Amino acid sequence: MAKYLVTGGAGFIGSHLTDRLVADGHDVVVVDDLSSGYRENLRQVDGKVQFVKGSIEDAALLAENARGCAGLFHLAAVVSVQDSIHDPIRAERVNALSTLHVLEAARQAGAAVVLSSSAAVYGDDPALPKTEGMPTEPISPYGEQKLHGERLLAIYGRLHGLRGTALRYFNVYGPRQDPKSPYSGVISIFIDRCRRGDGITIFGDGEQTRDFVYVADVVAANLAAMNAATADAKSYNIGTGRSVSLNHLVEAVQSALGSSVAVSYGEARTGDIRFSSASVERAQLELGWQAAVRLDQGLTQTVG
Ligand code: UD2
Repeated sequence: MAKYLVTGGAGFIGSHLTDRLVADGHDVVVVDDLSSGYRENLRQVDGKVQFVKGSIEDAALLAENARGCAGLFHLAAVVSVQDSIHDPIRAERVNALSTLHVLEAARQAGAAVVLSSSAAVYGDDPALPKTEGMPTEPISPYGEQKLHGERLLAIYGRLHGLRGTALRYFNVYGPRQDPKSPYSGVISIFIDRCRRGDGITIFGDGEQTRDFVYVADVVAANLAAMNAATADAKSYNIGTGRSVSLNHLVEAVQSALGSSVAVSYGEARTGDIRFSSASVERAQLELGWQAAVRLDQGLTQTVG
């Protein structure tokens, strides 16, 4: 049993990670300013975790709450690429500068760090599948900020011996993913619209592909990454290694819901990547982790 700090622990992925840490018998402190997370996401662990409403921009708050922790899971972020384009200064403060606050807090506490990064670090290089050794060419402030965090983590390993691991998430989905923005994860949008009886729109011809990874698998990756954290602070793709087209996804969502809805096709979204696919070999070999949940199983869990 150990103590862990989860930044962004009231968010979609962070709250599932918090659930799992509590179930495993650990002490958990969540720091979240509820800017995109919800207190409601932690209702099931009320009284079992310490919830601190505050921002990762507050270095002193982080340092104080990191004390006594074996590890910090850093998930708090401006999570939307679009938000990072519309307000790059705020995104830089939260995603870049505050990641430094997290590393400082970990250094002072002697704790390890698992950083939530993103496939956005690869940009729109058409080479597939994405391997961790490929050149990184982010095309948004968000991608650049995530890459910056990975580099700082590695630098802290070299300078201070801080142990860390960075996880490059592909398209994560599952319960509690918030469908409210037009740029929310496509699975959360499709399920929400189907439930309301609204039709769904596929942007483009639907033959674009994504690697959709279920949130429980991402939680397992975080735990494996914490165990494997070293001063080398390597980065790992977190996906299933299997990509599906949007056309296939629509069928799978309808089948999970047991109902069909009107599907229309619109203009392809500007800035979209056409194909995305993760090489997951490095995570298998070095973290001993691989995704275990098939898309149909994950969708069934998500629709509840
Ligand atoms: C994901 C991330 C993004 C960034 C990027 C890096 C999410 C939510 N977004 O963008 O933050 O990290 O990867 O590569 O994880 N679509 C529709 N209809 C809709 C909504 C979406 O057809 O109503 C399409 C969309 O045009 C795209 C696909 O679904 O082709 C996936 O969209 P997304 O926003 O869920 O994820 P992605 O991979 O574009």
